[in-house]
Amino acid sequence: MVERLPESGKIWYNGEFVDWKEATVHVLAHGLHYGSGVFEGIRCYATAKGSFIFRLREHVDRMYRSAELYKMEIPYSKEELTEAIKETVRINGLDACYIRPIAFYGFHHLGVNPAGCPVDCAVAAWRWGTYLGEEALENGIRCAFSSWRRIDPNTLHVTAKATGHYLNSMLAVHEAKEQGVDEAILLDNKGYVAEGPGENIFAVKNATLYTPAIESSILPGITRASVIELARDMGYEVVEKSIKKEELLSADEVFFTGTAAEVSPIREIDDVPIGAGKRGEVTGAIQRKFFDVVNAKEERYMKWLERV
Ligand code: PPE
Repeated sequence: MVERLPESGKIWYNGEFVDWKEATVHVLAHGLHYGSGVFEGIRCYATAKGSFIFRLREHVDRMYRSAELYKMEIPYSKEELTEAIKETVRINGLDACYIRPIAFYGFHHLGVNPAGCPVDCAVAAWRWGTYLGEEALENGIRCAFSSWRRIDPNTLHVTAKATGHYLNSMLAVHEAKEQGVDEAILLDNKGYVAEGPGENIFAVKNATLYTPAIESSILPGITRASVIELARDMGYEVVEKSIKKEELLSADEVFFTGTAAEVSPIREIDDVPIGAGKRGEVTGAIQRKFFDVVNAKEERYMKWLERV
């Protein structure tokens, strides 16, 4: 079962802090009817050096870029939203947490044209452990290719992190759960590997990393970009390219990346064991490096951590 959120603490809502239960939306809000919202998922880590938010600037930049693509004007500056995010963590006394900023068209009138609708903006934060379970980080998860294709650039701005897009992810998750596996893998419209419903994907073959390029309808993940940089700095070659289903199945190792999922090994796809059917060596090395970085143990990457 998925746990219910705590319903305690404060949520930043349109410029002020309100009680968790007061942060509500009108049933005729545009965003509810048409999925017109943009959001982010950000993690804050409790480290020996204090609490740090991982790549906050990149997340805020992507949120404004998502809004821009959908011609939505967020009524706060990036600096104001950044401060609101940090203040939300502070005011709730959280050291490690998941942070969810969102901007969406609110209530004004009903109709697809959002002109006149306010852009409502909120930031919530709560304690959130591992996305796919503690065991998943250690032993890996079981996946299946989805029959649903990832949304296509001819239809939506796939590089935006927009609320309406997640109907596509939800269908893939439903299917995966019905099949009794942990998570889905979606192909793009051309049949190449795209990503998970909420994660980017990497394959390892002969110690080289491969990950779908932006052309495969992926969300340009911030964890993905971080892992590419870390892997290259560790001396691995990383190739961004179109990846076929077969290449993924015959890889030595496969893993997911994402803010929520962090670095999660995939041990099986469509009942086929990947490599040795457990977390591979390269995945393990990348995972350790990633956790060292977010836990402020690597001076070189302190540039990615923002003190709360
Ligand atoms: N693809 C999708 C579709 C996606 O939603 C995410 C993040 C990623 C890739 C990885 O991006 P990044 O977090 O920048 O590395 N998914 C967020 C939402 C998960 C959810 O269940 O909600 C997240 O990880 O916070």
